[in-house]
Amino acid sequence: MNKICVLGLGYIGLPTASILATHNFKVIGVDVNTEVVETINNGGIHIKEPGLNTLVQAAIKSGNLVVHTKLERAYAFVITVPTPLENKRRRANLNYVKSAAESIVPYLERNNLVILESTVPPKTTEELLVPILEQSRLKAGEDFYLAHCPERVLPGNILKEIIENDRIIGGINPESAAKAKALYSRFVSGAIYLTDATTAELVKVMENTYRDVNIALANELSQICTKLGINVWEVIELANKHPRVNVLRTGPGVGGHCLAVDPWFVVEKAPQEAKLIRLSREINDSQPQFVIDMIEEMVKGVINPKVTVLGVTYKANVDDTRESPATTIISGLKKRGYRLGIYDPHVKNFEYELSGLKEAFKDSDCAVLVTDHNEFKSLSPERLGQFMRTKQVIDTRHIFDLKKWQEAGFHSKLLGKGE
Ligand code: SAJ
Repeated sequence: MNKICVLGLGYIGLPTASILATHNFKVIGVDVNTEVVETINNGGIHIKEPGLNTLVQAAIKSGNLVVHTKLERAYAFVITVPTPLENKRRRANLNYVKSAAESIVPYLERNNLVILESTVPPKTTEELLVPILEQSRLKAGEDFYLAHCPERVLPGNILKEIIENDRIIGGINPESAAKAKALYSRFVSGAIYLTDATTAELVKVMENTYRDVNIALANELSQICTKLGINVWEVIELANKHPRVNVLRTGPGVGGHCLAVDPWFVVEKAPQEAKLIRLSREINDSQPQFVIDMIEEMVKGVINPKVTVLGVTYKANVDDTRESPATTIISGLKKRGYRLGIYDPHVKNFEYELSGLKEAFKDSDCAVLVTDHNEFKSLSPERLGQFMRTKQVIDTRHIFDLKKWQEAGFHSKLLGKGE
């Protein structure tokens, strides 16, 4: 009952394995990537998340967490593998889930519990996992238990939220849900709600879809305000004074592996019905082009322009660049032949060349703040302006005090503020 295999040691699997280990479970953390396994076994981690390194090392030192490339027999198997989007078809690529499930089959025994945490399109547990796991000749829901327990943690705050957030557990039958609840109750302090697997799958993707649709409203509003010559930030602030209104923040686009991906899992299953969800994705995906248009307007007439891009992660204070709007903005600027200086203090490896702060500003004609990292709030326009060819700045997140930049001689623009 106490031994658990966690399959996939990424942003969710590694914290989950470590927290289980520090709650007295014997945990086998499994990853197919030998580099990941070696890094962890050598005392490091391959992802950045506050407090995670300390927790992983404590778990390993306690002897409760061992990390391998191979599974072992266990009471429970927790699948926390990626479910990327096939960009062309806008459908979930379930290959990792499929091969994780297949790898469990030889180890599956009577009374075992299998849990899928990865975010998936509704019906995946029933239609993909059940047939694969039943290749073991054991019957799902009778001989072994199967549930979907979607993760809901916010990157940057994972260790707290993994314990404190409420959980939704969807079993393929009530017994499966009850078995999964017994396991999660050992470390979750939030409430645990039980339902069926397909409902839990849709609940998870709808949470992120809800946020994506609401951000789309803010982003559409920024385009409307630009057209009307007013300031979207003031409109949002004043609208939010209403007790039942909470417009979210507009920005350069919606990135990350969740909001930019999960709504497509709903569209995939109900393409005729999911009209608003598809349109919202398209609006959010149009924001990087909106930013590029602002940049083009700013450097119009400049010969061989150079643009400084500040921040490449999908949101503030993380090192994750997946689906980041910065990537779309950079590739668009490159296509137009612009010279670029790209700076992000949180990122070491990125598909485009990164430089130091001074180097990024050197000879530049326009600095564009794309990610609102804390470090950027205290940048000195006086100092940075000295390195530039043309003193121009665009703030797509509303974190700069643009008055200060103007006083230092900058021509400035705020995303969503029409003139
Ligand atoms: N963003 C805006 N405006 C806002 C809020 C966010 O443009 O007002 C942008 C961010 O800059 C970023 C993107 O949206 O590019 C997503 O960031 P986020 O902080 O909203 O969410 P994630 O992707 O880091 O985490 C989400 C969370 N889901 C919800 O809040 C409903 C988290 O709880 C989930 O566990 C996570 O997805 C996940 O793994 O599914």
